[in-house]
Amino acid sequence: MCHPQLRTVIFVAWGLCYFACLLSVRRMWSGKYVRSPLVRSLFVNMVTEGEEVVSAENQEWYRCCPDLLGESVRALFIQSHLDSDTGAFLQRSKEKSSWLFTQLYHSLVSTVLSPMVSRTSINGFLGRGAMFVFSTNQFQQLLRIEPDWRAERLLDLGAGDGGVTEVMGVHFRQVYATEVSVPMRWHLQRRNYTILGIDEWQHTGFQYDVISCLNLLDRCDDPLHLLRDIRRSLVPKTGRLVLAAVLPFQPWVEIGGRWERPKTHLKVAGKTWEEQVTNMSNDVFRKVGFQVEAVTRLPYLCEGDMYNDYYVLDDAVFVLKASGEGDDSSQ
Ligand SMILES: C[S@@+](CC[C@H](N)C(=O)[O-])C[C@H]1O[C@@H](n2cnc3c(N)ncnc32)[C@H](O)[C@@H]1O
Ligand SMILES: *[C@@H]1O[C@H](CO)[C@@H](O)[C@H](O)[C@H]1NC(C)=O
Ligand SMILES: CC(=O)N[C@H]1CO[C@H](CO)[C@@H](O)[C@@H]1O
Repeated sequence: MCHPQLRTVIFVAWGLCYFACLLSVRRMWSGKYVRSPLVRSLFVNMVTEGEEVVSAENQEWYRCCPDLLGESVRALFIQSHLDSDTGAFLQRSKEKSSWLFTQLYHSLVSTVLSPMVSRTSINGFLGRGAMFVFSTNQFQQLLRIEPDWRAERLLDLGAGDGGVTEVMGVHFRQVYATEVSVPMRWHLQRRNYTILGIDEWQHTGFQYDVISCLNLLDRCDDPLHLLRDIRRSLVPKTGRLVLAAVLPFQPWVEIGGRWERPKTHLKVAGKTWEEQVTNMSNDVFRKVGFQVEAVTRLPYLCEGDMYNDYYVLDDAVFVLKASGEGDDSSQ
């Protein structure tokens, strides 16, 4: 039994202590101490100096060496660039990461919840960690469509908070989404997307003009099964799959607050981005009946926290069509 005043003092002291710990962690993080290869392999920290968002370093995110790509893929590579929408996202992330009290609150909540709740759900709950894969322009360039192009149905698998869905959604009359995380589903509902269960979208009785599977393949238990389901659910001939994969491909499934290996471990051979893209195209996609139509290299950006302005991962974004359909090949 504590005296109420004493309790307040303890609470304030505890709060100050927490704050001091965070500051020292921040110093350590941005200093030379943390050089854990795990942390580095997961996130490459890009601290931008001053107001300069477009730098030579950022252009590296888009670089591909065509000579290292297999012959079948080389002609399909599309060069992307840092455009104004991407720059705006980076700028906004920088601003948000400097909101000290918001960041403190986020940090406190995630420390408390992280043993039980997945990182994705914590982010969904806090409304933070917005993601950026491509801008509307980049999406149009990839699919080779005009700004006024419209189709009937888009299905975004593992849509997260729907930020990326929105970029694609303008081209479709109906937008469907799947998501396992409950707080993320709230965000999708707020955006008026039709949410389908993860065992429901394959059996709706209709097919989709575009299915997107962005940064999901390395997060699910049976990726090959997922790809086969997608192939069956696309409108024949014209249907397309837009698939983004973080390379090097490292599958880990998020269960509650833990990370586990998936049941079926999809292996992608090759060390460099180019080798992995080639092997994915020739090995993984071909095996499940998909053929690459276009591929580009893009940074997969995530809003930062109190330690970093933003996080960046290396994405390969593919446009795929069912092989044995469409132009030259026959079944
Ligand atoms: C790395 S995030 C990608 C979010 C968004 N597509 C993007 O590219 O920014 C992966 C998302 O997939 C969800 N997810 C994981 N397994 C799933 C599954 N089997 N079906 C649907 N969503 C899943 C996770 O909750 C998470 O929000
Ligand atoms: C969602 O739909 C409701 C009802 O039709 C509408 O009032 C609301 O503005 C919509 N929200 C968005 C974000 O489009
Ligand atoms: C299994 C497979 O296709 N491996 C290939 C991966 O890519 C490298 C270089 O691009 C090839 O040498 C491998 O044969």
